[in-house]
Amino acid sequence: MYRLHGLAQSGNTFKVAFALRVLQQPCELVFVDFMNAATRSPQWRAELNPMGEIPVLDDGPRRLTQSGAILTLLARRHGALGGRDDDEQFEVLRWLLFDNHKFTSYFATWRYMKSFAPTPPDPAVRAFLMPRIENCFGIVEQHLSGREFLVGDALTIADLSLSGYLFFPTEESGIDLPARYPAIARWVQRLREVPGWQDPYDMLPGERIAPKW
Ligand SMILES: N[C@@H](CCC(=O)N[C@@H](CS)C(=O)NCC(=O)O)C(=O)O
Repeated sequence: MYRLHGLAQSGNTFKVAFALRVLQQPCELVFVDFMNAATRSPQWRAELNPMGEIPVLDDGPRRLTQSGAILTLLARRHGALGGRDDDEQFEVLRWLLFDNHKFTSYFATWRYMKSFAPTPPDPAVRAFLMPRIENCFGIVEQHLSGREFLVGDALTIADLSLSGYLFFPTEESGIDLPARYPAIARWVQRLREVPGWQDPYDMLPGERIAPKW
């Protein structure tokens, strides 16, 4: 059985957990005390992930990291969610890279600073991140206008990757999806209806934390 190391606040963990549920693969969830710097300890890095990141997926004796790489492996191994032909697989890869480099990266960084960081976000950091988030969200909003999923006409790991942080409460990021990005909000609702979906705070280990700032 797979074992997934992460916590409820981690949308990157949620991406993998949701994929495993869609693929009907049982998984043991292991809590990582990320908020108390568990991933910064040399011992954790030596044993779990030298990159110092969650999620980590135990695949037998192998420890897999990077949600995009993990999602790709799962899709290939279980023969679903990876795109139905070469063109779709290429598109899936493009969106995974866009997500990891920009879409999730800027948004998750902002949400962490706004909700969970020990000090309030510096206005200069907000001024740097917000236009970049808006640019990424505008690109996805336009792409999703008039289509149901990111690639082709069916659910893929691209949807699971880009949506990973969009199921958390609005107050954690302060970005009101239905008001500002209606096509994204409709897509997120569609994903909530996929069998296997569950709220991250119900699915993953760890206590819910009220947004700090
Ligand atoms: N591209 C990575 C990002 C993983 C990531 O940034 N995880 C966060 C928690 S959700 C983390 O461990 N951050 C620690 C750090 O960046 O030092 C992935 O998708 O797995």
